[in-house]
Amino acid sequence: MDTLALVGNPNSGKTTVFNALTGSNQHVGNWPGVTVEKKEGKIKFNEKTYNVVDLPGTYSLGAFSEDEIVARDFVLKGNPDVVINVVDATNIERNLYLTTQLLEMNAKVVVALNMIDEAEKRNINFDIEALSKELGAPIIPTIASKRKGIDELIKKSIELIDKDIEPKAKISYGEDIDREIKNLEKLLNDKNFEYPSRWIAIKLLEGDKYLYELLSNDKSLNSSDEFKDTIGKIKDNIDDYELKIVDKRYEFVNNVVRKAVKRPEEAVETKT
Ligand code: GDP
Ligand code: K
Ligand code: MG
Repeated sequence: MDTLALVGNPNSGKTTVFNALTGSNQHVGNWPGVTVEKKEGKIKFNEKTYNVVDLPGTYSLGAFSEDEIVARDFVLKGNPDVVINVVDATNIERNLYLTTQLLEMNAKVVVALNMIDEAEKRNINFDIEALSKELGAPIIPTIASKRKGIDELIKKSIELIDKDIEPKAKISYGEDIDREIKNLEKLLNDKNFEYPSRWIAIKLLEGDKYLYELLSNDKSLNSSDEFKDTIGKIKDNIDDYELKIVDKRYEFVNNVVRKAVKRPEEAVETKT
């Protein structure tokens, strides 16, 4: 059965979207090995049934908490056919920070731009086409608490299941880091890790302990001098790399927002 996974910041309206999608057709359990709640449900559409999984709310997809690890492992290893990223339209920068990480995981993302009613009240306006173009993902405006946009969200998500798409948003982290990412990618490409090489490379440069452990258990990788040299160099520069990566993600997000979102202050600015 095809699976749709819901990812989003806490309070973005993820559970409301989940309920609107699945109705009473849902059950609650636990993720294996952790005390994080697992909610699953079903959608029926055009005679077919789809599985929907509500992942824990997170701001990032590092290895910082059980919630983050559950969410990122499901996106990468649970092989959801589509990831529905619920975004709070009133808090767009912080929410899109998570979106950038989903796109880097090569997930097939549909953005539910939720709380559009609240955004309208605050005169925040979105150029949906521009937002979709910049992110390289379809955007469906929703008011989950009123079930608005939910049918379009289901339709678009299911449409995407069979589509062969390449995520378009590829963040450049600056010359130094991009070169390190490429080097690492080359070393990782012929190994059979369950994660995309580029994603592993970025996470290593961010100092992700979980991935260091995973790679240090790989014998052939650790017998490569090139790999040892690369890892050594990364460790010497890790603080600098980590800061730059976070900065560049926000720079990317700010650029998307500048092109696709109009807020009252900006509207005033353009008039003067
Ligand atoms: P979660 O933490 O992401 O699961 O968020 P919830 O689904 O629990 O929603 C948080 C709050 O926002 C609840 O009070 C919802 O009723 C409300 N909410 C969800 N979607 C919308 C929406 O589109 N518009 C408005 N105004 N409120 C919403
Ligand atoms: K909540
Ligand atoms: Mg919730």
